[in-house]
Amino acid sequence: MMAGAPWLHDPDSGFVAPRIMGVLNVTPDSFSDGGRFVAPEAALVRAREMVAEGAAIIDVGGESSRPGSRPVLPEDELDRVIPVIQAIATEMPVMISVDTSKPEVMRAAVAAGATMINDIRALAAEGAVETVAELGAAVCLMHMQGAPQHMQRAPHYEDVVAEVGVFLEQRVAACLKAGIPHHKLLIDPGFGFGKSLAHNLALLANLGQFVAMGLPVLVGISRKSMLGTLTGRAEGGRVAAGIAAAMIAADQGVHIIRTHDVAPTVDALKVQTAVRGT
Ligand code: 7PJ
Repeated sequence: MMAGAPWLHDPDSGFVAPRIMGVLNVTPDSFSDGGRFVAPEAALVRAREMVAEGAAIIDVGGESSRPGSRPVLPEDELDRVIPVIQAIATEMPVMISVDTSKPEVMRAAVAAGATMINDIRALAAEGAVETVAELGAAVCLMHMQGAPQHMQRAPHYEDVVAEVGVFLEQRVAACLKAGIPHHKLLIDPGFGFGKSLAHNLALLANLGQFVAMGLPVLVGISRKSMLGTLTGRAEGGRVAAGIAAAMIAADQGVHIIRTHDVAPTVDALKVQTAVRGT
């Protein structure tokens, strides 16, 4: 098991190549793996593959948050993610993150071996901030406008980059106030979560502003519908577009790329790292 923080800035070189977070969906309706990884054994096969391909973090998620998706019961989420987290923690030298908004799932996941909480609701649930403070876990705070069921109906901002920045600053402040240390926090503008194509592109072009907030920045763009709109391709055909987006993000200094497509993203980042001279 590895509990370190692979996104930490390297004081010697001043640059650390972005780390890869591999997506492991354990939802029956998962849009990106067709629900193939519901059984713990199948999920483990994919986790092993992603670790071998170079993922530094595996993000285990049991709640589908695709646009229009419905809430999941805590029991179902626990049944899906806990056996998988336990097995990965026992077997693989990789950091484990749990994609959840529910305090009870956070607790069980950390007990099973997760060291990071990835919350698309930025710890908005009752008791979530206190739970993370108590658990001592790292946490990624993501921006979302609205809720998954309705978020893509009519996303609206006057200035998306500024508004997302203010939201993240407020959530960071709430976490610090509750006793979560600064070095355990990460931020994410939340591509596709209550955002039009224009909003997503504005965020992608201005990731440097989030990096300037002084916390590790995580971005997840792989296979998302913005790439479908730009290329006209279905989910499985968006790998090249996802790599391009990852490179645009990496060039602005983001720390973690969350992706379904670990191997090609690792290759692309090797080229970037070589050019940067680290
Ligand atoms: C994200 C996420 C993201 C973070 C999902 C998908 C939809 N967590 N969970 N950032 N997206 N932090 O994977 O396409 O962008 S679920």
